[in-house]
Amino acid sequence: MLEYSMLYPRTTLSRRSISMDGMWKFCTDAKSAGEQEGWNDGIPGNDRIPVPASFQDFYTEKDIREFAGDVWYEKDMFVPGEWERKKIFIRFGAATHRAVVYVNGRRITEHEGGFLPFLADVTDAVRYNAYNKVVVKVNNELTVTNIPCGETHILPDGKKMNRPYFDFFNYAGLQRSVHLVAVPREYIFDFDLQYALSGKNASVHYAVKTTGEHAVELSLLDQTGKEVATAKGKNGTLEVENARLWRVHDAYLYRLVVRILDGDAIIDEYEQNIGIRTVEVKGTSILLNGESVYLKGFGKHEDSDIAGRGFNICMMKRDFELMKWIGANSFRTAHYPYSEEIYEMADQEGFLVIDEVAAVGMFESLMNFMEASTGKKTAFFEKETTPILLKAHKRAIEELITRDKNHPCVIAWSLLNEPETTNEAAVPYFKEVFELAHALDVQKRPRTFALIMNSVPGACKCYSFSDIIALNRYYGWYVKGGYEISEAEVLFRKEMDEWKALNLNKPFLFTEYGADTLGMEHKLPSVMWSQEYQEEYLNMTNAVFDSYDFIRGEQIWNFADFQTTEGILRVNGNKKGIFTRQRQPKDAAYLLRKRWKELPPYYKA
Ligand code: CKU
Repeated sequence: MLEYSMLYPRTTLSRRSISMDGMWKFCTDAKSAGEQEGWNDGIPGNDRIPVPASFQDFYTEKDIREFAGDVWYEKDMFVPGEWERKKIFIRFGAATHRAVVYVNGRRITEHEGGFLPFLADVTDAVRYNAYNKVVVKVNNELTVTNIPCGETHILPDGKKMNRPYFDFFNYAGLQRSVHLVAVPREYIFDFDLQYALSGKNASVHYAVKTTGEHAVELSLLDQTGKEVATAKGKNGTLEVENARLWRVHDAYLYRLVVRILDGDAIIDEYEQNIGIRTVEVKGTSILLNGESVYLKGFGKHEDSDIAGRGFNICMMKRDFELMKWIGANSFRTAHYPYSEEIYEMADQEGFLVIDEVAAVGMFESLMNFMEASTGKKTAFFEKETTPILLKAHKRAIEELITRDKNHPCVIAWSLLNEPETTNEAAVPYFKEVFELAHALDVQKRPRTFALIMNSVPGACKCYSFSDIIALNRYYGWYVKGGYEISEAEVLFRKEMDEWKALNLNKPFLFTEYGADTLGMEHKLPSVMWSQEYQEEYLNMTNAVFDSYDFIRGEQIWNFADFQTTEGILRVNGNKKGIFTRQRQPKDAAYLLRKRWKELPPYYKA
């Protein structure tokens, strides 16, 4: 069990949560000399930067955009006197990729893993009714002992540089919201929910963890605020008559209230929206509430101009509007867990989410995804450092599942993206991560990982771990693009026939397929990179998808153009977006919209 509670910070009658978002003092530390210089007591200079945001895209100096190493943040926070007998935490939505937290000069905690929340327990470090100095050292260097994987390169002039083994810019910093939180000494730590439907009724089985021994009581309210079920005890069942289910684009949410009681007095109270629904894989079907669903949607990124990977509430709203417009019902959080606000919105809008941990870049080469397509073999999981990586990966899975398990939108866990699977060394590694996810999730949601191009039936040693087989395929782009597209289709169908012959009796899902397309480029007849080619490509892939009954979903790469490291394969970023980075449609958006709106609701069921 994690040493701190992952519950989203909320103010209730027993809890307080104050946003620490806004402008923070900021500086880079190229020499990693901050501690020696005493920066834990206060950082030098007078520069200020917004939180949440990536630090890279504000400045005009390339040395800052490309910076690899330590950066420092500082903010003064006032701690109210009436909180004196409470537990006080600072909750970081994420710090990419690792952080050390100081309060009033004192080292409080550290955390590694850049896309999941952590808490600094500052109860004994703060002064009440006074300002307290919070200083955070954040480091963005990539390694092969942490996820996502990559390396840090030293240039001849001594400057460090990020070398990701993945295809997105290594944005970093305090990219998510920071909260100052006060909870009672005895507080609600965590809870699990599990659903069973019978006829019109539903049972919500629950298990609540608290930090004490007082009685626990639960109450479930409908959207009008009417109480529809109650239960007592740390473990039990809420029986809901005539339950309204959580469905795609018809997402009914109940309000769950959990309390710790001392007689009639409330010691702690926590509230959260929940959705009643079941998820299951049966044969080649993905079942939501027992009904087959065909996934339509995207692999996305958290990525926008200026804010980088920073949580961007305006982009979030626009993205959901575009996904509704185009007829999507799902997305994958490629290639890392997203900001919690995004899952909350998916809960409300009724989108199905494949929740991915940041296990990307598990292929040893710089442009790994290119070389992987050529069939080049590497033994990524055979390194001396693999046990350290596995430990970090498992920790991230635990944090992910603990954070996201109670979102109705989360229907599956993606435990790796495009790892090297053709070597036996991958097998014991996979076994550990897949078993862990199963053990941690009481809902036993399906687990998957995205298979890279060379993970084909004859070569991949790991696909049988997956409950849903998720393929990333680029026939017609990396393989036989342009005028050779007819040959690409032949090869694509040949591979699908091989999968079919295995008779796995599992659903298949395309978690990636796509073609780079420049938003302004038109050409008749088509050439690769033109809008016309993106449509030609989609007509080919869609025909293949429609030919195989066991293909139960298509999530195109990518929702929008996004920033990557510069290089000869990328034109200021990856341009496979169906929308531009500014969230306007390319021509292919209209083609997809027509297809997705016309596919019958129970397609292939
Ligand atoms: C995408 C073999 C394909 C791997 N896939 C990973 C993703 O992160 C990349 O952006 C390829 C691409 O566009 O090349």
